[in-house]
Amino acid sequence: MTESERAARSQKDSRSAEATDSPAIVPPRHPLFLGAIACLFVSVGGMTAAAVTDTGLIVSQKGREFNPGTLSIKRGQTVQIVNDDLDLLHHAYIDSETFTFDSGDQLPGSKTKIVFSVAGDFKVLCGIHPKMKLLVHVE
Ligand SMILES: [Cu+2]
Repeated sequence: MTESERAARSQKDSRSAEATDSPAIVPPRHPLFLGAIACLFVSVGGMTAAAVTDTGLIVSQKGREFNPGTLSIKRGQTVQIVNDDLDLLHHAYIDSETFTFDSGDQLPGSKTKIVFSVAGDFKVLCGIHPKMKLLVHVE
């Protein structure tokens, strides 16, 4: 074997070693790593949503009454109206010049979210029980 033959062979060997080793080891790490980051974001998002409900933006409809009956919130906040009134149907709606909302029929056990995207004072009423009233002040 001449010197140049040996050099050519060792070059070829190292190239083939590179070709077989690197694709087998390096790429599978990336999907796993990205998956771990995605899980992290999902769990952080869940914690944020729970914190919002902790601040008391849930309104009950038990006894044909919105409870609490008044709310003061910031623009963009979400109020969740829960029909926890046994087997009664409710139908929350807002009909003002600047903001309207209609829940449709609220089946017992259902939850309805209203995102107050406009500042002002709004009356949430029930289409089935005219005495039900929720006042929402949006800053
Ligand atoms: Cu009602």
